[in-house]
Amino acid sequence: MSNTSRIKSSTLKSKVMSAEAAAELITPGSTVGMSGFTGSGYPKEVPQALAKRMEAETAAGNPFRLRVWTGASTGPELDGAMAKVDGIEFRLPYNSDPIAREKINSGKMEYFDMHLSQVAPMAWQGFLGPLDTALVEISGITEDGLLVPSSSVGNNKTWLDRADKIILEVNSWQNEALDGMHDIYYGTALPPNRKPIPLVRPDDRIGQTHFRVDPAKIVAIVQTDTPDRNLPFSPPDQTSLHIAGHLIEFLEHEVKKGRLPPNLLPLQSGVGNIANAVLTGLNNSRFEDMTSYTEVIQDGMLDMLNSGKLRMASATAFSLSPEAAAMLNTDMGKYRNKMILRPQEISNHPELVRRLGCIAMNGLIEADIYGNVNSTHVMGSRIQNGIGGSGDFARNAYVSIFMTPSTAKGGKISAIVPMASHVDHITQDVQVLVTEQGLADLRGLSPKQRAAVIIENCAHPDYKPMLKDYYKRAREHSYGQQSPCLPSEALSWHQRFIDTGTMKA
Ligand code: 0RQ
Repeated sequence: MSNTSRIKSSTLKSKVMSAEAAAELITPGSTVGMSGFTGSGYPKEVPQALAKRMEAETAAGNPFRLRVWTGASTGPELDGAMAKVDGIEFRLPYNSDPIAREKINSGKMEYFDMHLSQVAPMAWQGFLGPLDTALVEISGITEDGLLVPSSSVGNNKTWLDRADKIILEVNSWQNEALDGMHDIYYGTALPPNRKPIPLVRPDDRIGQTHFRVDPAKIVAIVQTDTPDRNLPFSPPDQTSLHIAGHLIEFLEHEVKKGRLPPNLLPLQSGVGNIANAVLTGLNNSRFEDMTSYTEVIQDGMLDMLNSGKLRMASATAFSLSPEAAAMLNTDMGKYRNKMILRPQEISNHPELVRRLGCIAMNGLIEADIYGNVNSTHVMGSRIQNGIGGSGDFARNAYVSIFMTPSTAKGGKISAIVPMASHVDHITQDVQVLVTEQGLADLRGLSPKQRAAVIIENCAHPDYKPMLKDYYKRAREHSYGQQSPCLPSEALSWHQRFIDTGTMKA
């Protein structure tokens, strides 16, 4: 691409080069902080050029691998391309790319799965080591050299500030009307100099619309017009519609009881088809004038903004189906005043989630009868994606809700188990559990009371008798009676699935 109209700063135009030339500036073994969050705003050209270089150099006997930090998941041109050639030695903080997942689970890639709000502070604290290069997608450069962010903000502010050198990808596929949508807060500091973050409503703007950058650190600018690539959502099925129904009934009940205001509290919604179905349910509900303070804006939220049910949405990124992304990109101007994209240390900040009183709604892999939730590891050892922002929100929410179909793998395995094979969210952080079977309100309940209501309300009928039988025997034979359990039998539920591919008796 030779049209440099997105680069308004004349001095920076001289830094434009090819992706291949930019990739040559990255040193093997170094650490690169890349943009990208749930399939939006990730660099698309330089990672592919790097993958080619990695393949060639490794074949020539000079293994070339990098340590890669991002915002969250990216796209096939980044994680997929580089993982395929074994070019990622270490990765943080969240991944959903299938090739990278295989490399992690086969032991070929180190993966540090961490709370998304903690990435930037940990980078500043120095715990993660030095950052050699920032590789960041932006949508333009102003005359005075400020950077117009792209469709995700993620950790870009931190990468640009901390890296020794910077490579930018200016993506002209991103709509110019994105300019003005972002709110980049530069007021964070390390203890003992931390101050309260001055955000009291999801609509508050507390920062500036552009990234500032030291121009002397910019070593390359690459131009692209490649679209963000996201997966389509499947239309809501009966299971997700039932989950949404139970959840909305619960929220209506809370409003009636006076525990929630009529327009609810700021919504946080996780990723995936169930979360999207819940948003569709909320769009068809009686609630009006809702707001969201969340991590990603997905299709369901866009529909809610279109219908006017949602007044505004605050997040750090878009996570849209290809159709919704194209639609948003065409009509960006229409949404500019209804959306705010912030750094992920602000979108997910525990102080802000607690202050705003978010309603957190996240998915899970399995929950045990006491309400411990596993969001990340299948059979306790195989990573699916990562904890993402679910921990940031769950612990600090006004109401922390987890939702799941009651069975997985076509009914072969129960999502409600005697003992979670891995725990991301402890019982204290899990207040409401919902499956298509029903909802368990766990607030104020002791472990044994929780077990009774979870088995009764959430378990699938095929598994309920087994769970009841197990629990009865746990009550009889457990070492203690606070959270009765028979550990070896409880974990054999998972083993049985591995051995036979089925958990049914
Ligand atoms: O695997 O595709 O190989 O069949 O796990 O499960 O049913 O597609 O569900 O897309 O809603 O994802 C928890 C992973 C749910 C997600 C999780 C298998 C199942 C399938 C995915 P296959 P589904 P979803 C803010 C919030 C953590 C991050 C988070 C997640 C695959 O919600 O990553 O919350 N959460 N972020 O078959 C064996 C079970 C299983 C199972 C599911 N019990 N046993 N396999 N699977 N349950 C957003 C961000 O942080 C960015």
